[in-house]
Amino acid sequence: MGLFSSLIDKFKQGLQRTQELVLAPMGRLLGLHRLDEDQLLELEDLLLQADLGVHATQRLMDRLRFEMRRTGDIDPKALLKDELLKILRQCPRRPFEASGTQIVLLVGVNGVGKTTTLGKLAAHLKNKGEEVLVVAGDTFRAAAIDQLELWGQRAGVPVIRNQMGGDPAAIAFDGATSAKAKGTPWVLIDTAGRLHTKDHLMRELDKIRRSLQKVIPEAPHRVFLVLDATTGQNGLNQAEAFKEAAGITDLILTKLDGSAKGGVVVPILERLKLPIAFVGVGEQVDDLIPFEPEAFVEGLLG
Ligand SMILES: Nc1nc2c(ncn2[C@@H]2O[C@H](COP(=O)(O)OP(=O)(O)O)[C@@H](O)[C@H]2O)c(=O)[nH]1
Ligand SMILES: [Mg+2]
Repeated sequence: MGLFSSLIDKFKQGLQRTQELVLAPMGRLLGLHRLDEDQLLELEDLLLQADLGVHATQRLMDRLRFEMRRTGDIDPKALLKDELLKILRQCPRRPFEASGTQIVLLVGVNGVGKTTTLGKLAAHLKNKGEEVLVVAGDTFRAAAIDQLELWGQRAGVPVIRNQMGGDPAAIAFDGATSAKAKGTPWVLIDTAGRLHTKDHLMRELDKIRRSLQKVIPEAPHRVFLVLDATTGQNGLNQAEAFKEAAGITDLILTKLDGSAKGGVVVPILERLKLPIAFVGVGEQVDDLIPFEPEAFVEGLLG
């Protein structure tokens, strides 16, 4: 099986709940060559249920109506795919490659899947033969440090930690220093999600950033905002606050497998105007997929 088709399969599996609950009923409509007004409204309703968002849904419906006026005979599925791809290609994914030491920060609110995603990323890089250092920057809870330690063992990568309640900026500094000295290409830093106000968040992340920059002036090279797909568009205001405060460079969307609203990828990308680097589709180590718009759209609409 080719790389692309296995990627499509991964997305299909990850989008299974969306498939069953929303996309299957859409199948009949997408097979038609002409839709009447009732059918168009039904389709619009299903697109909104998949959480594609008002803007993208309007754009898709306009395209269908336009093409029906232009030619008598349309292929709704092909048109939807084409229009979705145009939207998703607006923010191209930046390659995730090491050149020198790359410092990567994972941020986001509690429970979205930061630590799990970091573990998956560490394993992914290690499997490619690249050295990784993991930094336990969530020092709020002992359990968070232990959870990260476990992922480190699983991935076969070292984890650098201090005491619970310790200073995240200090441990980040130690991690960057050690990686720079050893020439380790990847430093993945976990952070706490339990930061109540935007100010608090900004101060905490600023402090980490400044201490990293004492070691490597360009650090952090990537700041991943981790978002939980099951919260759908409700999480977007919070995500915008993070974007402002934390200098986010990319998004990671987790728990796509647990959501019947897999279309939420679309309004998230449209609103935050940031590339989606990876998508989480389960709790296992290989349940992290690089976000390729083509494979995603095929997985969604098949
Ligand atoms: N189904 C599913 N669960 C996930 C995914 N990513 C994380 N989780 C689960 O979400 C819960 C919270 O994850 P955790 O990494 O501790 O979140 P954190 O507080 O942001 O560090 C855990 O039970 C994870 O196993 C995913 O892609 N799919
Ligand atoms: Mg965590």
